[in-house]
Amino acid sequence: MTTDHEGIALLAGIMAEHGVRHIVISPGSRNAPVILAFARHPHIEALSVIDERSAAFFALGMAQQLKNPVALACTSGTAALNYAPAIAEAYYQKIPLLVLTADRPREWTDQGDGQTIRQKGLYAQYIRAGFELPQELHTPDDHWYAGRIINEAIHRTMHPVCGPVHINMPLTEPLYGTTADPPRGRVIRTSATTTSVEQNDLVWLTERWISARKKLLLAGMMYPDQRLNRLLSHIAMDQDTIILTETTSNLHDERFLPCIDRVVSTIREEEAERFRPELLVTFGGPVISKMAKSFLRKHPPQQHWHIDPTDLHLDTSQHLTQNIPVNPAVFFSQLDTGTVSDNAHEQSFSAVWRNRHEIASENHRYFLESCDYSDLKVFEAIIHAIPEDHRVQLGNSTPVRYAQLFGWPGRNACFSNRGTSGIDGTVSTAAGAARVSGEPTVLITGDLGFLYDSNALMSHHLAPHLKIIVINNSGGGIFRFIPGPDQTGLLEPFFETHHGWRMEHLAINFGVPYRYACNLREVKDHLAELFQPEKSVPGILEIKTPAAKNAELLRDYFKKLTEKKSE
Ligand SMILES: Cc1ncc(C[n+]2csc(CCOP(=O)(O)OP(=O)(O)O)c2C)c(N)n1
Ligand SMILES: [Mg+2]
Repeated sequence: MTTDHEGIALLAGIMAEHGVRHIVISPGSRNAPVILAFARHPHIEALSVIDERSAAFFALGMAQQLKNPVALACTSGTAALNYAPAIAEAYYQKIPLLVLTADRPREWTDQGDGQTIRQKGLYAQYIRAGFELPQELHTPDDHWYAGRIINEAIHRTMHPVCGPVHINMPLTEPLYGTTADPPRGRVIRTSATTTSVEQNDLVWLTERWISARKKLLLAGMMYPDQRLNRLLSHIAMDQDTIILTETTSNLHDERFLPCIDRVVSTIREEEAERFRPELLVTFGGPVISKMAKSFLRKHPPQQHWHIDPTDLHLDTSQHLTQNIPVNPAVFFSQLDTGTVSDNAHEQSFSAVWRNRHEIASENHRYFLESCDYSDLKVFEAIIHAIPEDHRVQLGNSTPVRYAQLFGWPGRNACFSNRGTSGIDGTVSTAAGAARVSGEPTVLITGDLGFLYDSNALMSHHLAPHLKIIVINNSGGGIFRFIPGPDQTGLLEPFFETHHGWRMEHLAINFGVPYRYACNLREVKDHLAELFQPEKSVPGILEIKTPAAKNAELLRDYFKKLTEKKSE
């Protein structure tokens, strides 16, 4: 039995045909036909999540790991507005979401009826496409039209670029009718295509690549990509080329330079020319390292190529000269990099960066050895405790930045909501990711990020292998470090929003095992416990750190990184 609302029954049938396997539904009455169509669907798993903001981030985390559209459905009114933060994140992180909002009949908009707002075009700025299902399917043309837009909507979640697509669905009463004989929709398939660089352009790019003596490649957020990793490992042998990798680029090779801030923070003005690239090539998603971005804007390359199959011109250096809208692995497999000049001479461009990386890494190790208990010291312990089979979700604010200061001993796949860098969906995203990745998942989040999204725990779908580490530094610790807030006299109340709250009772309330640590010994003991493989329940580890000391130590850390031992 399914709903007797034909448009919704059609939707469920066509989604199943297109391989959509998951839908996250929030409670309501107007969306009852959706609940009836999906709750017992033979091919689509329906999960119920109460808070729509959290439900949307949960679906985002699922789609992020599945690389396949995940649907979400809610009732009418502000419920639909609560999807907006995750939809904006999915838009910029290019994650396929099929957003289904039930709505009141059109004629009731602005008539003072409950839960009735203007939903058509609600997310216009942050969707790949938007559609509205006909209220009723009376004629064959209504069926044809409904079927056609459903197929197109699913297609647009993945083509030409992945992202969120909205279908608004005005529904008339009665809402709870069912039928055993729903209409069947026509399925429109789409052929997979690949884009590559035209021959003439390739020749032109290859000539400039080979003639550039100082090439800097900067890799932003990306899914793990073995083919690209192999291509770049070869290119990294070239002495004229250096490859800087962000933690979320998921690229690994001993020739790549991770920990970008560790190196860039040590470059003095008078020596910047030696580190300035002639050719900058960026690829992947948004770059986290503020230091790298400001260095490249202050010491811009002659040429900047950005490689990304989207229609956005990411001009990170403000000196973009070439947009290359193809998949990075396709580009680097086409590019003939010529003979790799690996004659390691001291003044080669890559040697300049490598030598500095070595000095900074030595200073990093030296500093950490005697570093007091703090966010920095705690992060070191966390990174060394995470088993290699764990996928890592990094909270915004300092967690994703501390991660960049440490080379990851393992090749853990790392993810973070850097599409819009909000702290409003971190826990729900990690919970959704853990639900479908099939691999253990650990989230490292700040305390405000955790508190903001603690509704993620208000769910019956927390995966047993989800581990949540909350670094509680009593507020927004980042505001104690960045220049500005401490000059205002308003740091604690309005920037850091200092608090004395603990996470314990939230964990107890939602039945999630909880641990607390406030010194290094306890941190290491609880981390070892948290990652015991036989642990088959989700777990939270709250780590208390000293707010004021954290920022002092981090400033001191960057000062000591620069100290010249020898060069
Ligand atoms: C939705 C949203 N609101 C506000 C901000 C601004 N903001 C950036 S970092 C931050 C503090 C985060 O605190 P916490 O999660 O404890 O991380 P910490 O800075 O302590 O590492 C805030 C409020 C944001 N990024 N997203
Ligand atoms: Mg904090």
